[in-house]
Amino acid sequence: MLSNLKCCFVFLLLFWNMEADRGQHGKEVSTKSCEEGSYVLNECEDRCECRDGQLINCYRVRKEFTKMEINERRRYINAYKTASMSPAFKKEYERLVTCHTNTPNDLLHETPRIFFPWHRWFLVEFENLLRRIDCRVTLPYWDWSRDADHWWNAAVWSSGDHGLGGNGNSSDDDCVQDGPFSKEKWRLLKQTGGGCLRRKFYHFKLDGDTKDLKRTLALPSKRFFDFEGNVRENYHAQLHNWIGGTMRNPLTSSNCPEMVFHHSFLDKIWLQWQNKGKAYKNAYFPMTRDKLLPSKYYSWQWLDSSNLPGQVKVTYED
Ligand SMILES: [Cu+2]
Repeated sequence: MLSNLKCCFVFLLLFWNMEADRGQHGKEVSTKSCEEGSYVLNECEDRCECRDGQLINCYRVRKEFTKMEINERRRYINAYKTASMSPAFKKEYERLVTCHTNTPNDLLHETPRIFFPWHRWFLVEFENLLRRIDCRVTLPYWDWSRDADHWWNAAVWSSGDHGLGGNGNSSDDDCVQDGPFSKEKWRLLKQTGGGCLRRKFYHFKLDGDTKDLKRTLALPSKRFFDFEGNVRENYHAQLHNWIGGTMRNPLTSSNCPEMVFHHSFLDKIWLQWQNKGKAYKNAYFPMTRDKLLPSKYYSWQWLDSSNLPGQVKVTYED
């Protein structure tokens, strides 16, 4: 009898606690809807942890574009096109494209000074814009290392409404002719010269194949400059150059839809290397004092992808 009473009391106490908890800060989910310790997707499809009935530690999950469901790829392309074309969002799209073109190229791409953190900041800003259109959208990445010797045949260049379209036509000013960014369907901003999106594929193999990437990721923390140099001067520059056209010129490349795919993979590579330990995460940048202009941030604020400014957390799915 006594143990029965005790049991009832414990149950009541537990129930009361759950209710109280919900009253204080339970805006997202009820205590019954998530299992303690499990991972749950919230309404924006961020991956969250369930603790005391609350969804916490919500991460934006960036996925490999060609592994995404077709309708997810379509959703991304639609959000990108809305951002770049619709009057409600175009101003912000222009601001982001031009903050890349207005930052001196030698500072941004030709030294290690700000390359990694600047682009991490830029990607989050870009993602924020797309998530105003559809909060389920995260930036996709393209793992070109798996397609290194035939990258020009990769599924990202699909001409369907879930792809980026293919190579430009050399007898038509290198204009892209197919897919959602064809010259009939999409134009560059006047700030980047206007007209069609141009591609002029150079059919050269990329150095960054899976083996080479593995070697780069294996570099020890003391060799930050070798790691960074290989990613920036080799992987980064090569794909920009081999795609050619709008992507080849730093004054126009931020207006390319494929720019995001490329840079989020570079960001993933940096994050993978950082995740090897504290010395990796804090290599080089905490010692620098460059501001990530035109933002208000410093490099050191963009080193921890699980705690970025604006309470943003980012992870990459393999
Ligand atoms: Cu750049």
